[in-house]
Amino acid sequence: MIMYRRLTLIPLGVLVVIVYVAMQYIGFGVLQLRPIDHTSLISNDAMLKANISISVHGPYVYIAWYDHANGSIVLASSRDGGNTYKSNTIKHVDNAVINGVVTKGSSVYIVWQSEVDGRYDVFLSRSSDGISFNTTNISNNRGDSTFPVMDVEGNMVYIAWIDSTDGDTDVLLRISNDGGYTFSETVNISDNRGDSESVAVDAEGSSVYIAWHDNSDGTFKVMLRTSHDYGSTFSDTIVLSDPSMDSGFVSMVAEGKDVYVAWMSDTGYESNSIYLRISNDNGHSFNKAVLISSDGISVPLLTSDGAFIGLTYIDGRGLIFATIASYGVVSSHDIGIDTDANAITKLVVDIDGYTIGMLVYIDGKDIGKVVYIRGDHINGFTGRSIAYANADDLSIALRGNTVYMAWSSKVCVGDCSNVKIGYHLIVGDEEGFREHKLT
Ligand SMILES: [Ca+2]
Ligand SMILES: [Ca+2]
Ligand SMILES: [Ca+2]
Repeated sequence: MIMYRRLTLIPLGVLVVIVYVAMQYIGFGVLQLRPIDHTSLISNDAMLKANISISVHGPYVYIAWYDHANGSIVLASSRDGGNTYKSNTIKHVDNAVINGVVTKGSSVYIVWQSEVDGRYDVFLSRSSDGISFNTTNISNNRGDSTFPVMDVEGNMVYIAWIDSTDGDTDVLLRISNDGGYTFSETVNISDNRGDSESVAVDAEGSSVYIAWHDNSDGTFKVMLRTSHDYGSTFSDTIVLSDPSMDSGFVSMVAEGKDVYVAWMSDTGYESNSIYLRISNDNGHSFNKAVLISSDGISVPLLTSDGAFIGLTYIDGRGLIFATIASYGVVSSHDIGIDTDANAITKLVVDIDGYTIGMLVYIDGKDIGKVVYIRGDHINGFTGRSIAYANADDLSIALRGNTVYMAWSSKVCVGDCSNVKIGYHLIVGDEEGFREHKLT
């Protein structure tokens, strides 16, 4: 997802300019384009988040969202590769935001945040069968605990989040070594007086990498700490970005001994650059930063499947997919989406083998458009419009020929004093696309 939070010092104003473009459909659509179904009136808060998150492992497909009408976290689950679904209420709770879902076999982990006595906490709901859940308050403190990220590697579960308990914001971490039943004491990873934000976590074997940005010594910098013993001990903090420029919004993947970190730096008035650094020795040392684009509009998004690494971003040219190897950039493709690059305001990517699937949201004057793009770096990419909607959140999972796309829509009523929210799931393959009713 692009830019929920902004570095105040980085002028990313370009992003908020909503440009109306005559909608030219790319590729061919199997689904008829149509306005979204208007669900029942559910909220008077137009600012609320309608997050949705999908995760697929083998025949298990899990989609989690927060039902604002009933005040509950809901999980739709399929055990047959997405043909049939059952919906389960996981928990009744006020104003929750779903931050992520991870599926390992039939087990599912849902990380979310919700208000407790006026302050946010981070929660994990886990289940081994997708039916019965137990929920743990992971942060359980008096500060605002928000924006959790999670990685699951074997029995290890790592949850990091941003926490304001000691006055400034810090990156906190808790670790489970028994599949999420019990958790370690909380570790303060940033542990400084600056604003520590936008955390990313990736675990690979016994190694764990935690990256974030903070301004503890003036400028925003991209920072990294590394563990090689399942999070028992961490290296000192290293700074990956050029300390003379505000930098942040890190994306990171680790594969084998290689660690890939990309971010955005402020290089002048309304000008942002995207940088990539790679380590080939488990994060002990990093190659020189590579300038990927000097005209960055979106934050960069690293995605991997095994050794195949992709870096997706939007710059002045449009939507770009770069293939990355352990030594650097292999090739770069302009996806050729026929719209103003500034109108693309949301982007999610998944990779399966060498196939790349993306879901993008193109903002419009009255209504936006959700577009599915599929392809590879050899044969190129094609896109098809999925729906007209004012999309709030997007999620995608690609498995072989099948793509699972979940997204939420938000429609203002009248002067936006009320909004209608809908959650949508579309499963597609060579036979065609079908929409499943979620709400
Ligand atoms: Ca808290
Ligand atoms: Ca801090
Ligand atoms: Ca602190």
